[in-house]
Amino acid sequence: MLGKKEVFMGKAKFGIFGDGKELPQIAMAKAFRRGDIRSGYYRDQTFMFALGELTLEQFFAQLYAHTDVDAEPASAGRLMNGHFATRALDEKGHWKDLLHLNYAISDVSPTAGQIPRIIGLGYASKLYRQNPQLHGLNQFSNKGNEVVFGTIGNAATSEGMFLEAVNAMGVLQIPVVMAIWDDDYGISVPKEYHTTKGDISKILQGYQRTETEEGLELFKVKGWDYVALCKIFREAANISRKLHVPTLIHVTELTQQQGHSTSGSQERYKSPERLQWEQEHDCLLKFKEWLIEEDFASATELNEIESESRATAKAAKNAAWKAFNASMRPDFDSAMAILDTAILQSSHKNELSDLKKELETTLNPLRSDVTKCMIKALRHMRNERIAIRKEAVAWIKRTNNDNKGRYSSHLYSESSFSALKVKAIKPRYKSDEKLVDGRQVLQACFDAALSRDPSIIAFGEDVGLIGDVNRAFAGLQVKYGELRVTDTGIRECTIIGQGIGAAMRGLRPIAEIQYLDYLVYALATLTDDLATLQYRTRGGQKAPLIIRTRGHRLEGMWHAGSPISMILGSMRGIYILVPRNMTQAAGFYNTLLQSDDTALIIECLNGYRLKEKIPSNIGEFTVPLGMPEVIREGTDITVVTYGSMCRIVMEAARQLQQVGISTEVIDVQTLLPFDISNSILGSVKKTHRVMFADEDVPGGGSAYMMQQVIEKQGAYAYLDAEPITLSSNDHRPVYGSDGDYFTKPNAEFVFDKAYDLMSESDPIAFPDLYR
Ligand SMILES: Cc1ncc(C[n+]2csc(CCOP(=O)(O)OP(=O)(O)O)c2C)c(N)n1
Ligand SMILES: [Mg+2]
Repeated sequence: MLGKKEVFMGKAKFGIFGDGKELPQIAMAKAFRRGDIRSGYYRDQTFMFALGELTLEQFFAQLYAHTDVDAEPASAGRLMNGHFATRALDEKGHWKDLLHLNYAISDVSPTAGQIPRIIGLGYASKLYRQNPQLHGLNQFSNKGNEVVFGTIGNAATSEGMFLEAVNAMGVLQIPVVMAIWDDDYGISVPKEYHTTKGDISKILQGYQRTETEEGLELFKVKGWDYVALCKIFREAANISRKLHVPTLIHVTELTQQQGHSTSGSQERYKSPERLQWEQEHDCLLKFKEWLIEEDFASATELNEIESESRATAKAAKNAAWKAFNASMRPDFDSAMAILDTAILQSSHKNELSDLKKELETTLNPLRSDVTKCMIKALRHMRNERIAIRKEAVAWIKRTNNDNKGRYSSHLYSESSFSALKVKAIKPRYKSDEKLVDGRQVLQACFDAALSRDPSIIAFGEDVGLIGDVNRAFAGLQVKYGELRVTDTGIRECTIIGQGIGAAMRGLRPIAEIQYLDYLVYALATLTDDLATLQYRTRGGQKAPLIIRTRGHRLEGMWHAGSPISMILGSMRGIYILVPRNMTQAAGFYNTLLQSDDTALIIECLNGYRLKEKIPSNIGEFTVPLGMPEVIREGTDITVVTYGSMCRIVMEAARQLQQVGISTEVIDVQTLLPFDISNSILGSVKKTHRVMFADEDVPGGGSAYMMQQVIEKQGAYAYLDAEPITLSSNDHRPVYGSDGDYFTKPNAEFVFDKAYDLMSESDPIAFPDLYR
């Protein structure tokens, strides 16, 4: 109630609360042990309070969006209220001792978004128990005794992610207690619209384990029955902890006393009878009745506790509000002081006084109110040579910088293990090194990695027994065992979740998506969970997951896609690496395995059988991120590209040379980060012509590269011809070699584009070919 009021008074923007679901959360907290993990959603406030991982002040600090990590440790003001998390990393970004944490994974708002990672969180316990090589890692696990507690709303169980995860849990046999808080509704929509037969545990009965078959252990319990709740949560946790059997607890007859959130009123969609029923079945009310009935407390005692609690909550709310305002005070005060002096020094006294008055009379002024005021004040002083103008400029620059830290830090790792800090080590070759299939370079790299570090694991569709569809893991399951290199079901979303969760528990997973086109199935989890994790916790949690996939040209629709703009547009926070061959890819794996960043590596689908040499330092050499490589030097035109297009562009460059055009070909190697030392600009300064080529749709990856070089690096000033992009057709690639040729960029197309550019500046030497 107190929280809701803050929103209605305009002190907070939005509120969502866990009332009506308190009792099962207390029962869950009783079954939870230090070292266990929670992956839940916005209703779990009571559970977090009960664990001691959330104070009342912190609860309100999040409601107000307090940006101080100490005041709001879950997200430092970055997430709406009800998004809980414990800090698993120290200030330097290094792992804390996870075994001594109550480890709540940072929540996301998309319903069921918390589910895929549960697979990996539970899978980690399985590996820590079953692989004796991991038993020394007691910062992360006590031989796999840790249970993962998942929570989800009844309506969100309709999401594919949930159903996919239930199946995966049953297959993997992992220690997960999955609790469903069932209040019969998802916002305004009743259960008839959500769930077959209106009853999720009933329809999941087929997953129930039997004496002879593995599966899940299912429980159903009323959300207001404290004794039953405690018993069932204890029993489920015991089964999961001891036997590593997943359990599911369907908690029914819950209510939502204040309605879904502050954005709407439940009277619009719940009948008076239902509202009446909710009043009577509120779990706290029932709990009180039970306490009195059992003679644990009298009504008077309970009323006293309640009024004391109300006073405690109110005091915490006031303290949090005071601290929130105090955190903004220094910038407000210093801005006021500058305005006072500006009013004295400037000839625009009236305008500045008006601005100051406006800020002074703003109710609960925010940082943005002060910044807006200072920017407008500066505009009034733009023609004046007064000392205070400079101070205003300095104030704006300083606070902009501070706010960048507050609102934009930790998109990637900022620890000493950042991928950008890994030392570059060149590959070395024996003089008589033989050429082998590209896939063997990767195989040697993975072999070295698996033998070096027992926490490295690899999994995905067909990765285990046959060693992936292109055989880069061939023989490695036999050598390192099924726990290290393993097959999974066809379930891209929870393959990524399996990777995220395992990485969040100190393992080093390489999760494979069989083809780049199928990344789409995992996109929600990648963009909502993995990409935002460090950022949304302001460096409080990390998942150094490596995602391996293969793409670009080869076999036709859904097997030759290059949806780079989809990736670039949705995965900031994950590095995107696009090696042109398997040696570069191996170097990237080595770099990433030394770092705590997460990255997607897109190997070239048509490169596994091309010949390469295995470096003699296959396990050590590294390829740095953000460093393009000039793979052919030239003087007339620069072509910027990556991945499988490198070979096409190199062929075009050979053809162009035959007509006297000298092409410089640059492989950007990584799209995120992009050319961190502006090396492409150097090339454009030499050639004065530039083309950006890839296999994405027009306006996709090629346009991104153009923006980086022309706008960000400032290359436009050095151009003698318009910068151009070259891409695939607007549609998906077509099957067959001709389909490939006519829908993706080919060498002749690259030639013509480059030739046209030269023709424009010298039509005599390069006459129009198609006139
Ligand atoms: C993917 C997605 N779709 C829609 C929403 C909007 N939304 C937020 S909560 C909610 C209802 C969830 O109901 P339920 O899972 O039963 O949880 P409850 O709030 O009832 O505890 C919806 C539709 C969302 N956050 N994410
Ligand atoms: Mg619900």
